[in-house]
Parts: sequence; structure tokens; C-alpha cells
Amino acid sequence: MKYVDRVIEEYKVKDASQPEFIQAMEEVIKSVEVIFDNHPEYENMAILERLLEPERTIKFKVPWIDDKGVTHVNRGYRIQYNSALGPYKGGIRFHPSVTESVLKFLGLEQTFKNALTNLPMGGGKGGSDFDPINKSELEIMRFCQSYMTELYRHIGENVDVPAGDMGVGAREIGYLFGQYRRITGASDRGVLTGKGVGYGGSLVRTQATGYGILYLATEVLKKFNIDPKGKRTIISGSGVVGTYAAEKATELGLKIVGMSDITGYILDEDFDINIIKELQKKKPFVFKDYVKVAQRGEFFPGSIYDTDVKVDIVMPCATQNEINLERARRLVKNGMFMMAEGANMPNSNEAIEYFLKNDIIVVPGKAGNAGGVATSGLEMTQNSTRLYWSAEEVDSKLKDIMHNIHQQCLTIMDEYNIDQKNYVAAANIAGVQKVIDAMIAQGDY
Ligand code: NDP
Ligand code: 2IT
Repeated sequence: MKYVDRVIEEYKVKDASQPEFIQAMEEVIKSVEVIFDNHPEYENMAILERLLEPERTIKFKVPWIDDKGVTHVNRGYRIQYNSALGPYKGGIRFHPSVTESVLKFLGLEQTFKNALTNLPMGGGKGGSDFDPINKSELEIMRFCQSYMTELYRHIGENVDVPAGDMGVGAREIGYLFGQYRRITGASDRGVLTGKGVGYGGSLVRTQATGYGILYLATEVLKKFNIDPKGKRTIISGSGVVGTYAAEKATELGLKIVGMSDITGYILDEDFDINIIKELQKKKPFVFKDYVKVAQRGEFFPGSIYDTDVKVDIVMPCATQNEINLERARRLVKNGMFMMAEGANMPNSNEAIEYFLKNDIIVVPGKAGNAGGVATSGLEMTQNSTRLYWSAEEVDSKLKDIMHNIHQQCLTIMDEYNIDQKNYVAAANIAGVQKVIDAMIAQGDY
């Protein structure tokens, strides 16, 4: 049996209770098989196993008291996946679906994504099964403080630098940072990224993931001589990533015809993201109020991927596994020619396979959403130099990084004779090879 197949089979048994992790590891390993065909010596060095095992998994309890005085206990995690390229780096997710499996899939992907940015960052991910929905401001603060009360001893600007992810934005990072500072007495700005701009955060970090998707997607379209103007686009998720993907898409002339959140989706031939941005300022943010304010469009409960709408480009920016094979078939039937992932693993492996077989351009999350962590890397640089850059400067560095990711994919496509639409294999090979080279050079076995 081939080395890659043997390891996949072994991990399917060993981690049978971790479906998201198995999905992510199978997707990556299968698409980089050629690396292992070219390097039979990697088997003796157990390179795959060394990539797949996190260096460290930290699990802890997070007790907190709600506004009624009732105590709750959530599960907290930080998975320090791989530090061959630099300090562990990756977000923290607060969502009821968080498990060790989800964080392992995210940490594994983060390791290769971070490698693509060419910045000195290893991979990690953390989070909790805490549900921030319907929690008061004080409950959120107390939860963040309790989570940091354990986490602080495991992180540091040269050790592990968490940031936001689903359910964790600038507000939560502020509370987490405040607690870190209080406990340690050290004002190490570089210990977390995604901070508020007034106390060490970088301009453009909030927008970076969404903007980055569009910077990369427009380069890809240019390669195929496709004008982005007027291309019918749907975006799922109206959180941090979806909102700024929609803002940049609008600025670049794409035509957004639908957006969604967990409650449902809105179809509007003239979708205006500014209305969503205004509604987000109100607490609670009620997505379907868009229709009332815009006085056009229609709200539907359910998934945007279960509807028939003519579409050219799809940018899933919500969560993992939103698109299964059936939904993938529907998108292709409805005219989609490009899938640009904003979320991490929004498509099932079968959906990706179907897209590639049907000649669809596929830009994976590891490349598409790398602008977020890349700008976190730029925040770390600003923190350690104690000099802050203008929005234009950060944005221009972000564009350069996304351009460079595209160039890496093109080089790999040529070198390995990969289909020009298959950015999945190209990005995976580029990221994985860098981490392998660093691990071997450092002899960490
Ligand atoms: P947010 O929490 O800000 O937003 C998530 C959005 O997705 C919300 O609109 C949420 O709706 C919606 N959503 C959640 N679950 C579902 C579902 N099952 N169906 C439809 N919509 C859903 O998270 P982010 O924008 O930060 O993250 C989105 C994705 O992007 C995640 O995969 C994350 O890992 C990835 N990512 C984030 C980066 C960042 O910098 N923040 C960087 C790189 C990747 P509601 O609010 O109603 O629950
Ligand atoms: O998935 C991701 O890349 C993020 N959530 C951002 C991580 C970071 O460290 O900025």
C-alpha cells in the first residue's frame, strides 16, 4: 500500500471520532500525493505522521457565571499544531459546534495556510463550545476572562499568538487581552492579534480576510481573461469575512445577488452591503431586516445553497461543510464557474471533486482566506517594532501577499503539471512542502 494511503487508513481508525479532522487530512494528503511519490525517503522519516500529530493539545475547563448568578462550565482548547515556521498562530473560535475534531481540522489547515503567506508563523487554533448568541456584554466579558485565565500560561508573542475566528472579533480580543495583561502584568501587545486599533491593533485587520479573497480571486479571473464586472455572486455568512468580502466585491464591480446568515438568506438583484453594515451596528443584528430597510429583495429561511439562482461566482464565508455534493451539483447547474472559499473547509471533499471534474475554478480557503492571518502577521511586526502603518500601507502589503500566493500556485501548477483551475492541489503542495522542508532542516524528530 502507498505511504499516503496507509497513513490515511491508519488515521481513519485512530481518530475515528474526529470526522472534521479526517476530512481535512484526507483532502490535504490526497492532493499532495505527488510530493510523497517524489520523496520515498519521507516514509522512513514519518513525515506525514509528524505533520498530522499536533505538537501539543491543551484542554481546560472554562467556568463562568451568568447574569442570574448561575455557574456554567464550557470546554476550552488550544491546539498548538506545528511551530516549524514560527510561533503557533491562528484564531480562537467560540461556537457550540467546537470540538477537538473541529479545532484539529482548523489547526492543520492553518499550518499550511500560514506557510503560504511566507511570514514566520506556525499553525495553531483554539476555542470553546461556548455559544455567544444571546449573551449579555458582561457575560461575554466574564467568559473571555475565564478562558484567558487558563490560556495565558500557554501563549506569548514568540510562543503562540491567538486571534479571532467565528464568534471572536475585536470586542472579545479586547477582553482577552485585558485579562492577559492583568494576570501577567506584561503589556506584550504581540500576544494576540485582531486588537482594537487604539491599543496595538493593525488597521485593515478586520477587513483583511474579506478583501484578501477578492484580491486573489480577481488575479485568478485575470489569468482566464474574465472581467469581474457584473459577475453574479453569492456570499454565505454575513460575519466579519462575508461582510468585507461583499464590500470589496461591490467596489470591484461584481454583482452580489444573494447573502445569508444562520437564519436564512436574502435574494436581491441589487444587494447593498452597506445596509447590512448599518444593521450590524444594532444589537441584536437581525439579518432579515435588510428587506424592510432596502424595501426590495426577499428573505427565505434555510440555506442559500438550496435555492436555484443563476450565479457565476460563489464565496462561502460562513462555516465548514455548508456545501455537500447535492448543493455542489445545484451550483454547477445554475452556472457557477468559480468557487472562491472564504470560510475554512466550506465544501465537502465530494463537492470539491465534483467542481474540479466539471471544470470549475476552485480557490481553496487556505489560499483565499490567508489575507486575515497574513495581516495578523503584519500586526505582529508592527507590535514588535512599535511603529504603526497607515491603512494604505497595510492594504498594499496585503495585496502583495495575495499576489505572491497566486504566484506560488502558478509555479506549482507548472512544476507539477496541475490543471490551471485546480488551485486546491497547487496551494496544498506549496504550503505542505514548505512545512516539510523546515521540519527536516530543523531535525525535529
Ligand atoms: P463570524 O462569526 O463573524 O461570522 C460567521 C457568519 O456565518 C455569521 O453570519 C453566521 O450567522 C454565519 N453562519 C454560521 N453558521 C452558519 C450556517 N450553518 N449556515 C449559514 N450561515 C452560518 O465569523 P467569521 O466571519 O470570522 O468566519 C467565517 C469563516 O471564515 C469561518 O470558517 C472562519 O474560520 C473563516 N476565517 C475567518 C477569518 C477571520 O479573520 N475572522 C480568517 C480566515 C478564515 P450568525 O451570526 O447568524 O450565527
Ligand atoms: O482561519 C484563520 O486564518 C483565522 N481565523 C485568522 C487567524 C489569525 O491568526 O489571524
